[in-house]
Amino acid sequence: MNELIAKSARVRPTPFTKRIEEYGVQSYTVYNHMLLPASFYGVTEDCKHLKENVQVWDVSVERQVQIKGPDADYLTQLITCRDLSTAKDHLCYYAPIVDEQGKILNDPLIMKVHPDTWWVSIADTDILLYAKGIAIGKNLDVEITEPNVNPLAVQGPKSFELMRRIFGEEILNLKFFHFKRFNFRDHQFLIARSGWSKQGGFEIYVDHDEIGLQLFDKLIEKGKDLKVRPGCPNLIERIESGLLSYGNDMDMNDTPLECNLDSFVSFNPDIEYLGKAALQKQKDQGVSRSLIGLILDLDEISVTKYIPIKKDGLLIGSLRSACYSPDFNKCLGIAMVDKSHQSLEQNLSLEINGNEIIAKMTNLPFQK
Ligand code: THG
Repeated sequence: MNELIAKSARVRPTPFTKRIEEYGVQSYTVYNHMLLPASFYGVTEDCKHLKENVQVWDVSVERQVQIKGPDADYLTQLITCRDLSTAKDHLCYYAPIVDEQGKILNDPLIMKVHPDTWWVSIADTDILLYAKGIAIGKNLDVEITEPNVNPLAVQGPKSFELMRRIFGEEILNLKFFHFKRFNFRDHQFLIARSGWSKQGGFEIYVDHDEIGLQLFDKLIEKGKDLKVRPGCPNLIERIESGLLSYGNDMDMNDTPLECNLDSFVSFNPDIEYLGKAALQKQKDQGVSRSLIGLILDLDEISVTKYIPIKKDGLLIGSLRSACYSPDFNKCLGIAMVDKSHQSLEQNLSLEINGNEIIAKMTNLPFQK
């Protein structure tokens, strides 16, 4: 393969990189300083396959920031606006991490994996450094590490049958966003019913490279008749499903309230987190802008940086992600737009590659 991204210790390979290259990965992106496959047979074909079959994704880039020790509960709560005070040790929590101004630094899943240990399953920013800075500044009794955990996601409608063949009937009892430990070759793997698609599936937190590779091979072998393929998070599927991507749809200048994540922002007077006062103020005043869906009059699009949205020469928002969706037969976009210009009746206009494009606004997630 023509290597456009030179691999090194800084752009880290994963325990599965060799395998997925044997299976013909077409392109990579870099996420948490690590290789994340971006396509195998092309994004459109990968999307179709994912909706009908089952894929095994090397999502090692979903790094775990492990926060352990007597002050682990306190620190984990301090960095997220979601109320974790009643968190259960068998549930995943989608929990935005915010700074002192209430701006989003990351949007991980957080799990209490042991009584004094949390895993923060991060999106693409260095939360280990943020957590360490706060722990040092506040003199907290915690150990913050990145353990050698490399998740594999098994996604798609046939993921249930494939996982049943390997882990037994019991895996089918796992409810959405629950996790439990399951045995493979005498090793216990933490498995959650989760994953970054809306096609159903699981995430296996692989904490043993060698047995993890055996598991990868077993998934491919046992899924032959289910048309299993290696795959990866899919741009089209995630936009259609309204799954937000940190660094694309939102960044550290946005708050969770502006990103429609209100249900993950707690104002419980009994909990303390950084940025709470700022978020309370914004909640009281109401947000002046928010993420909204756009339907664009185009038959292809590629967004590699925010595209400005203007009205009468004034900046009123930005288009942040978009794709052509074969199922909608339209281009779908996710944009941050001033509330005063949001209207399901009026259209927006934006300049893409020198052409004026009309966009219709719609609520997220997109409805067919
Ligand atoms: N799984 C794990 N780690 C991750 C991701 C993941 N780290 C990076 C990134 N993805 C974090 N971001 C998200 C965004 C959305 C979801 C999960 C992680 C998600 N959202 C559901 C939804 O929007 O319907 C459920 C949210 C809820 O209701 O609580 O699944 O995918 N391990």
